[in-house]
Amino acid sequence: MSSGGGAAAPLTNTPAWRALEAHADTIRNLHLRQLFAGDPGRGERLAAEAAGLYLDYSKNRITDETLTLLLRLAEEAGLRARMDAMFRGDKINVTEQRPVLHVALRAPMGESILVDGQNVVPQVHSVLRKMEDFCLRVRDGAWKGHTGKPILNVVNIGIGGSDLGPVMAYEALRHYSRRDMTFRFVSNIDGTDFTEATRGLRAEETLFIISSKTFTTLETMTNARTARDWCLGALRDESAVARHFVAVSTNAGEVAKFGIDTANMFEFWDWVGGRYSMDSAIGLSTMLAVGPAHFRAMLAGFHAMDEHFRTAPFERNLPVLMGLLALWYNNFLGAQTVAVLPYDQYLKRFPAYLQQLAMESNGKGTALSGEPVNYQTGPVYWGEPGTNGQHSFYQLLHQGTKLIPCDFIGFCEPLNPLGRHHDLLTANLFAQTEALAFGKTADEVRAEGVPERLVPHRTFPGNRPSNTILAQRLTPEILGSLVALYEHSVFTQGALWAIDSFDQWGVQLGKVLAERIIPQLEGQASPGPSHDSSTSALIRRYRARSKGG
Ligand code: G6Q
Repeated sequence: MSSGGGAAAPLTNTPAWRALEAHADTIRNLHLRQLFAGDPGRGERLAAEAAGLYLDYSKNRITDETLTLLLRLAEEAGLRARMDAMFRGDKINVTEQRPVLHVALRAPMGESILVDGQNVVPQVHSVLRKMEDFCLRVRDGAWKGHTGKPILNVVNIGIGGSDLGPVMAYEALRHYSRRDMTFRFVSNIDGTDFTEATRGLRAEETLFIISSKTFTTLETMTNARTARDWCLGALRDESAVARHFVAVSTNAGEVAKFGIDTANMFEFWDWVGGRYSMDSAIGLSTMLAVGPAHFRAMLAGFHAMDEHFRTAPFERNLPVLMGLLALWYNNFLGAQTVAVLPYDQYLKRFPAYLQQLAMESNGKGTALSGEPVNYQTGPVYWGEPGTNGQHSFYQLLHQGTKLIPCDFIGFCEPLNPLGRHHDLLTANLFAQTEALAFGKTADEVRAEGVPERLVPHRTFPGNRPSNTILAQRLTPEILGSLVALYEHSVFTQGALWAIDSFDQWGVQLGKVLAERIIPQLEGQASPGPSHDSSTSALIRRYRARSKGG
């Protein structure tokens, strides 16, 4: 617990919080084996379904009383009011004085969501139409490169929220993508990223999307300038930039300064947080890959989950339930992390995407009041696709000393039917959740004829909780619902913790710190007394040895 010495935030003083603290002592002594044995219908009873997603949360260390208390905590902490404030367009990002309206990005035309008295839904649809028009022209070859050739390669340059969503969505929807086009993503300022991403590409057939909300981010602007040099190095004509570069940004001034015609800029707005922007114009690469119809279907999936979150009673509300369960383990049972384990190779970047969504949103130690929190906030999210993870870190999940709640994600139908593969994949998913929950007792191990000295090593304690999210198949709609499920689960957690889930001062810090050291590495300035002795010694060593010494 990080007490931080400040005044207790009201959350820990609510009757529900106190009741949950006492209740956790009962739950610590209960095993999932007992909970299932005492309630044959538990597996079907503790499940909920919405927007194409079936959530089985029965393998959690909870009773009906736990749920009642968690739902009461949500009420007492004002979750409903926070949700209403977000959907209404209130400036709930208080430290930046901004509304938080990613839900407007998928609102159907005809809805009204006001920012400073102005309905933003028509603007959203006008940008969507502009994106569609552009994507259709690129995809059918009407948009030509500088030498008259069609575009065959798309390279998105962005970082953080302007990269992780697009990469994840491209990988997730690869099945629906244009296979005769190449899509690559450059984020790291490490020159290796740009070099490898452009290896083998012909500039005359390549389109760069410079994706940056601010259009000032060091990594993105450095990569963008390198891309321009690379392109002009091959095409040798400044006017080629107009055919090979488009921008996605909120900052028209900087886009124009870079030399991109603002007619080729796709706009979004400061009420869209970077990590909540994959369904804005930041998704231009996604739309180029899968086409406008699939992109619209993805938005419909997002919207279906938004509507469910906004209207379903909390006890049947998937994001609320998942948020409360994450909070339960984090605040009352001492868990530090949540593992996200998609049993689908197309979702291989989903854990990385969620890492930013969850950890940049809820990695905060200061409450909205300005006081330090006196409870744990955002858990670490991590994971890998199954079954690969089973052959590496699952050992710790099964027999380690840490409590790690897991989210398993699976599909009833494969996108690539291949012999028995999908049944084998899904059998593994179900077997893992079962083994984690129920384990294997010493007697069961003995009954298998295992020698006594090995019995303790081959015993599985079980009682390790998991959610299972099951959907029919990985479609664009389902991807939208799944991302929105996590967005709103993260929202639920942040709302209860009374933190600002929508700022990111830690990221801003990184953006300014390096600026001070750059001239010292490049030789214009010496590392003065402004650094500690460790940093100064590292800078001196680098200067002496870099560029061949
Ligand atoms: C996201 C963060 C951060 C941001 C990047 C890129 O919520 O703010 O990850 O997306 O730092 O910023 P730009 O889009 O402004 O380049």
